[in-house]
Amino acid sequence: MSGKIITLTRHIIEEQRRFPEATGEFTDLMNDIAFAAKLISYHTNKAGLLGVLGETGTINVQGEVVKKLDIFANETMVKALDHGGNLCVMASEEEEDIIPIPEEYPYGKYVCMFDPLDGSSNIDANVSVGTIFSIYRRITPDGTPGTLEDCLQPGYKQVCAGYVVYGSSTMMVFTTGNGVHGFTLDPSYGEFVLSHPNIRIPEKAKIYSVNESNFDYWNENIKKYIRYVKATDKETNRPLNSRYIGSLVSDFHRNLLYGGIFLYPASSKAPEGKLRLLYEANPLAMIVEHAGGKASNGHKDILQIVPEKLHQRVPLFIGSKYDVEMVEDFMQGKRG
Ligand code: P6P
Repeated sequence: MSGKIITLTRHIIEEQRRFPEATGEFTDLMNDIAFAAKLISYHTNKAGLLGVLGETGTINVQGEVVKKLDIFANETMVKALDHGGNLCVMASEEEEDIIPIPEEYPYGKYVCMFDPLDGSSNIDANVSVGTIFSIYRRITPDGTPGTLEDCLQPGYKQVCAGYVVYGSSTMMVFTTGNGVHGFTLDPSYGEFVLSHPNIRIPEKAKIYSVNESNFDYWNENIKKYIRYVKATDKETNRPLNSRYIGSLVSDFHRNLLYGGIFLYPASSKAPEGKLRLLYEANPLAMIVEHAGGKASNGHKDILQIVPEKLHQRVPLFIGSKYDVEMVEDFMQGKRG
């Protein structure tokens, strides 16, 4: 790099110069998200010391045991974003309904939906977790409270998608449609600094990531694909390496950088799959597509799916393009 320190704010401002009509609202929104990420990073990294490990004993809308950090992360995102005047409505994987903007604050032109702390079941084991966020323009009239309609937009309508991975370092990766860029948090002065400009996912996977304990519950086509990637064939660099952390952001981030495919198929236990369209599949699909990869439910691009429910689940095959297209061929009976 040319020795310049490109902070997140500088990158966004330089990006915005491509849009003469830009008002700075998006820059403000991204800075609010970055602030929330810094707070979540601090508490996630200090969790063992701050006594926020362990479970609250409550159950979220997904029927999952909620960890104290889950609640903290969700509250942090809501409180960081609800007053800036950039949003008309929010939605969170942790909350059953849409999250209205308090009426004492102005309604902005954006919608933000997020998974505040994905992978949280791993927190007590010190496994990396992450925040995933997705930003749309509102489709209901300006100046009014946002509605469910503003949230149920197909993924191709996203104006920005990103995630923060709280791992050996805290890193934000996002796209506004002009490349995928990674920013690493420098804790010494609390800035996200450009560390991975123009991330491109390798065309072919070296890694496959799937929870194989579900094998008996998959349909025959996906079983054939998994047997295929595990078979030895030097010409096609098989078997692929198996890597599965059980934390989507971490599995996705590694595969984005090294080349890989992440699979969460439908099964007889989970007929719609496990992962959520609005908070996980759509934002990661926008990122992977702008990094040269692909995301599919096995039959259709994730970004083309029109959501019907706030917590809609979707089978997810995401990562290196060659491999996602191959899974689609297996799923559609064209290979096997
Ligand atoms: P399984 C975490 O709960 C999560 O939503 C994702 O982060 C992760 O990829 C997936 O579930 C793991 O699910 O069924 O393999 O434990």
